[in-house]
Amino acid sequence: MITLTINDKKVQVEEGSTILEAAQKAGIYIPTLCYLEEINIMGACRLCVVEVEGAKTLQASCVTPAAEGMVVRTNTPFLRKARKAILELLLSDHPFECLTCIRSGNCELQKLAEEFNIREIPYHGEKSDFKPDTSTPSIIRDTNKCILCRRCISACSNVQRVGILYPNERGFKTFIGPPFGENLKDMPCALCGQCVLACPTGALHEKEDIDEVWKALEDPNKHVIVQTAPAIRVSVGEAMGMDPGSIVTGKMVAALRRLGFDRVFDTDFAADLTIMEEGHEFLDRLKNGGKLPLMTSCSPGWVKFCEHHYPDFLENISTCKSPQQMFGALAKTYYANKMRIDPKNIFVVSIMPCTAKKFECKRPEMTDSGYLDVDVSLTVREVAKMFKQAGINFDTLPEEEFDAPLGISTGAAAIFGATGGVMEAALRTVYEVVTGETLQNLDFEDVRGLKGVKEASVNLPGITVKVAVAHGLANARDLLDQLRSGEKEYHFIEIMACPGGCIGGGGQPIPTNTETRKRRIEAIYNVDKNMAIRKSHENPAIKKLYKEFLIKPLGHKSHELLHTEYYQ
Ligand code: HC1
Ligand code: SF4
Repeated sequence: MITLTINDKKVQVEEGSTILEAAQKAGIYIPTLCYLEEINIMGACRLCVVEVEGAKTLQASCVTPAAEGMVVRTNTPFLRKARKAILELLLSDHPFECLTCIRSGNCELQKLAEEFNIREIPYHGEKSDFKPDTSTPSIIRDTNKCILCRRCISACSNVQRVGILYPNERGFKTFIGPPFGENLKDMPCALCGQCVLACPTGALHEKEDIDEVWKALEDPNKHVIVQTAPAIRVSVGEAMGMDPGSIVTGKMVAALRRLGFDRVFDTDFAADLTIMEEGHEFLDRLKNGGKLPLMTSCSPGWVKFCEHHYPDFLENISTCKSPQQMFGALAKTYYANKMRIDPKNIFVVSIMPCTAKKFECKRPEMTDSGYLDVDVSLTVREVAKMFKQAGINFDTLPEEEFDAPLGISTGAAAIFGATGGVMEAALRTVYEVVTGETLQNLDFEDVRGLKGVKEASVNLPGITVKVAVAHGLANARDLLDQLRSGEKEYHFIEIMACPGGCIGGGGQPIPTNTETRKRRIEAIYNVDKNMAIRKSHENPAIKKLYKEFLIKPLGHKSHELLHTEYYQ
């Protein structure tokens, strides 16, 4: 441990800590902007500068190591002036669109401008004039709002190891984006949205589809139904001002009903169905010498990443569509028939923790119902805005139930939202289907938690099944490289594009960080624990669906509606 003095206060920290960490530990606030804990630590913006006794210049506290006996001041007239000047310079090349900006109210630059009492900009000159990149259905890049903090670069290059975003040009002309200013659409981008979560301003954000949903809700000829992803019941509350990890399933259902949806259904229903299809696909490949390891297919960011970067593994990916898409295909066939509604009048909205889901639902092959299976996918941030627009007081809402039958689900489906959850759900079903025995312990602890790559093995009659789980594309890369080199061998692999799985998705509330991820994961396992049924194959609505419509897993109808293929 070392001891330093910050603002006349003695602070003890572990060796290797920075001045910023020491200050944070002592409860002393230092403003930051380019700094993003665990992700971007480079001292680029200089807003966190402090005075260190004996040093000739101001020191960026986020990158300067704390040292024994160091005497630091974080709050002097000179520092306040320096920080204000930095903000004024940043704002001198920033569009004044705060009122109409998607991040208004949740923008770090706006918050700092307010804190530093900036009422006018003393510097006037040339302003950047870039055309926004609206080329993908998921993410918009508005370079004019970029403050060159490089947080998105670190998220994309280090956290995800995809490497789409770079600094281009020099000096005033510098901009962050794909090389040569190409559009995201033409890049091997996963559309995971981790760069969006990292962005402190409105320079990177989801493509908003709220108005399209309002329009459908206002159309008397449309039967508008909504499905909610497993991970959002533990994060929508956060977007509505509650603590991270608040479980708000019942309130979320009530709020969606207040928005005017004709039916409030659950993607979890389709997650149970995915387990039935994917579990049987796994057993089929195992028995009949099919391509192994089988890899999960529900994360569209992971699928897109694989198509671009590891096409040699495409045959390994399960042919199962994601639960979002299985739900859509069934809504416009099975449900439409049951309700005697013309599928052309059914409008399916999904609420997802994800930006890649917007891309997934627009993929041309996702039309097996004869229509766009899912019409619009909204992020958690978007649906929270709809709740606010509708004047919904989330706190005082009663807890309501999902509608049947597409709203009935199990604990196995709930845990899809956390890394390892799809694998655990699959193992619960595969074990019981193969052995015919009741699984004594449903909790597969080895595949839980935030370790980058997790491994487990399960004994089935005649074979020990080896499984692995990776979350975040950097970890996926490590795992795939080990498979390629023959260093590792598995039978079944779960990969999710985002760190932590969907609870850390690019469409989740901002901030999403290690702490919020942990709280959401804990909540999701509590949801599972409290469910009456915790195995997908025991879901009565799924049993009925097979009896009435699909007949059997991997049957003709399933192939027609629930399975797909991938492209290089
Ligand atoms: Fe996910 Fe999935 S778990 S991909 O992370 O398989 O987005 O939550 O909805 O489709 O069910 C996301 C979450 C989600 C799908 C399911
Ligand atoms: Fe990189 Fe993901 Fe952003 Fe694409 S969406 S630029 S892959 S972080």
